[in-house]
Amino acid sequence: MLDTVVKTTCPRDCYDACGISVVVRDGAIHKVKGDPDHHVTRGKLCQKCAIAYNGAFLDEGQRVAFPLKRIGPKGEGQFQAVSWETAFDDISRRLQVILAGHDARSIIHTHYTGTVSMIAGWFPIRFFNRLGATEVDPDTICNKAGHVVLEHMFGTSLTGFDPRQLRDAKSLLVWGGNPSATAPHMHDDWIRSESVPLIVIDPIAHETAQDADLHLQLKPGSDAALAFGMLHVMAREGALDREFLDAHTVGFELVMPAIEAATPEVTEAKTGVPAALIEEAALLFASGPSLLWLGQGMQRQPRGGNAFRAAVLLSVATGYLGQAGAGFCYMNGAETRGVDDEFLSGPELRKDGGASISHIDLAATLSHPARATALFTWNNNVLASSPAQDKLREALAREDLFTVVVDLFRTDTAAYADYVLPAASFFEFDDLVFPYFNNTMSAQAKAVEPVGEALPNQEIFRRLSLAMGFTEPQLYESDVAMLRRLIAQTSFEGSFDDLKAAGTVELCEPLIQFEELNFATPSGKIEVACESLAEMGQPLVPEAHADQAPEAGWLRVLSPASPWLMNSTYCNDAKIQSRLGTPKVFLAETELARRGLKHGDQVILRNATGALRLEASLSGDVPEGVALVHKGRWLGSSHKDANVNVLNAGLKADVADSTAVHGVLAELVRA
Ligand SMILES: Nc1nc2c(c(=O)[nH]1)N[C@H]1C(S)=C(S)[C@@H](COP(=O)(O)OP(=O)(O)OC[C@H]3O[C@@H](n4cnc5c(=O)[nH]c(N)nc54)[C@H](O)[C@@H]3O)O[C@H]1N2
Ligand SMILES: Nc1nc2c(c(=O)[nH]1)N[C@H]1C(S)=C(S)[C@@H](COP(=O)(O)OP(=O)(O)OC[C@H]3O[C@@H](n4cnc5c(=O)[nH]c(N)nc54)[C@H](O)[C@@H]3O)O[C@H]1N2
Ligand code: SF4
Ligand SMILES: [Mo]
Repeated sequence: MLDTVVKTTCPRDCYDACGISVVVRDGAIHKVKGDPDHHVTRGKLCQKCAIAYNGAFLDEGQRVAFPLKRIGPKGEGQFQAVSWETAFDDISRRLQVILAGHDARSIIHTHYTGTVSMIAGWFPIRFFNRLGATEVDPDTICNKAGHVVLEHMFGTSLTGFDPRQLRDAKSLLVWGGNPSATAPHMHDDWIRSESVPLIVIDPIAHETAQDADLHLQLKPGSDAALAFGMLHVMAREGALDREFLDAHTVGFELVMPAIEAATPEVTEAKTGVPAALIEEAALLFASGPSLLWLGQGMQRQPRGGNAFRAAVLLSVATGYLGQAGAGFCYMNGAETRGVDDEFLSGPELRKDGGASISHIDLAATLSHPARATALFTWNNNVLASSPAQDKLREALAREDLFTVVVDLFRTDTAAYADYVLPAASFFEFDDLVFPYFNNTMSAQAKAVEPVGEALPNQEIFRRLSLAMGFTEPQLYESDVAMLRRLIAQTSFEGSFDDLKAAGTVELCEPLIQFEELNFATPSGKIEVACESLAEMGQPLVPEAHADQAPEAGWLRVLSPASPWLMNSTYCNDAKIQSRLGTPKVFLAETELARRGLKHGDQVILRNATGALRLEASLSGDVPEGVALVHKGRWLGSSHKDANVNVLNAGLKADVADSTAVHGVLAELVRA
């Protein structure tokens, strides 16, 4: 028995992008571990991946191993294995019939970050561009509002601070993110290890907040008001850098009246954060260059765009931007490593300028026979993740909606497919990962042959292109060629094989965000007053807004990430399920007492959109007025086949039709 160890990279949608050691024995995966040489992972995977990569991911019984054709009613999950040839013949024939009678845009495709590896994540879009299908705008389910706002203000949302700047920072402010769950290694080994004071702004006292020197436990949706309150303190103490603001921003003077009005007392009343804490946090952040981590959870609120515009002013107003130890980070795209990855999705194959809808409108669109004749879903489990769950389920049950799901597992969404196509897992093909926090590059290396007849996404869509008779060469570009094109744009001088041997490589010295203070905006400056956002119907400058408190008896439902799941991925792993236990709602003691409830009672969260049965769990981390229900449960794990998205009618944020899922309101009653 000779073991070989393959270095590869975790391609989940996670800040950490861990290095993995796969122990291969007799051609099969024997054990999956953290790569001891990896700078982030240091030999230890997160708890969820340590379980699932040695559990559901290796369990052939759980994997979709062959193309599956539906043989029962939609939703019942009865399938028959068929050959790839049969599947491609049938799918292409069905598509040709649709194209003969309908607009190609009635073919809808949804995708997101089931894998963030470059080719499996982006190449399939070439097929849909050629087809002329409607794309469900991927970021609208996650972080679009934040991206759009930062692009308009700074010219990019994809160049953030380099984490290596922490050593020069006077403080780190984590705003509306929960690294303890969503970036566990950065939490343990970066936030905790450097002795930089930590400020957290979050309604929940999660583990990162508990580690903080200052936790500002604001009311959900009051972020913009809090930002203005902190700016007020900075202005009062002379900590605003007027010279910087004059030279590099447009319209800062237009927010000054609102800053002046946002006294600590006014801000305390709007946000629930004690005035003294607002003062302390503002002065700490302004005491020198500081880093601002803009969480994705924060912009998922009704005025998430405005909240983001206000929060990021902290990094602007102090004037340290462009210096070591300063800057904000939403995420770092491949652009920080010099890579333009647009070619991967083949925009030139699109002949009609494109068509897209928001994820938030998915259920409504699919309900319309004329607007939706077919659905392709890949890298995405919409029934678990998208809003309007009941309506979406009804739409997916339409006999005349031809549905193809590409996945590793038989998800809730897959149960409604006419065809489920088996995707290869990241252990089974080569690809590339550009981590979205650290400015590195990593190989995803094939360790074993795919299970059954599974294929990587890219190969599935190459073969479907062939079945469709498409002739454009871009549809057939090889992985080897694309890997080479990506690597060639970076400073790495080796080949993909060299990268595989290394696992992960650093590509640059610690970068300083906006070091040149050049901004790719119409004015070339930071657009505090932003005409282009105003043209989209936004206020010209951000406002000191705070959401109204819910009516008496109503709770704000926050549904952020679970430390045990990756969105809905891993929920089919038996060990993960036992860690999760029954679906729970976490509540403050006062909210239980008010309703005569106690820890462990069965309760129902309900509103006009839906109802969800849960076990009430007392938590000191959750403030009054909030019900915390983690996202990502598979529907079958609850009564009546539902998860928290059954309560979300499809709330949109103020910007870009992006999700406002953390604005959902519900009542709580005994079951
Ligand atoms: N209530 C509530 N809902 C939310 C959120 C919230 O905060 N609250 N958050 C939202 C956010 S941020 C996001 S990003 C979305 C995420 O929602 P989704 O994109 O649906 O994420 P997952 O549920 O992880 O589903 C990804 C699917 O891709 C599959 N997959 C993995 N690798 C591959 C591959 O190589 N090929 C193929 N074809 N499939 C693969 C996985 O098995 C899984 O079924 O959910 C959103 N939904
Ligand atoms: N374990 C795990 N890791 C993940 C994921 C996962 O599902 N599980 N998902 C991945 C994905 S797709 C994404 S997008 C990232 C998300 O990463 P994060 O942005 O860190 O995570 P979220 O859990 O969505 O939300 C973060 C925080 O937003 C807070 N929040 C909600 N409403 C408000 C508000 O009004 N104001 C403020 N200030 N905060 C608010 C929540 O309390 C929560 O603590 O994580 C990625 N990593
Ligand atoms: S999900 Fe994140 S923390 Fe877990 S192994 Fe993957 S990259 Fe690491
Ligand atoms: Mo996300």
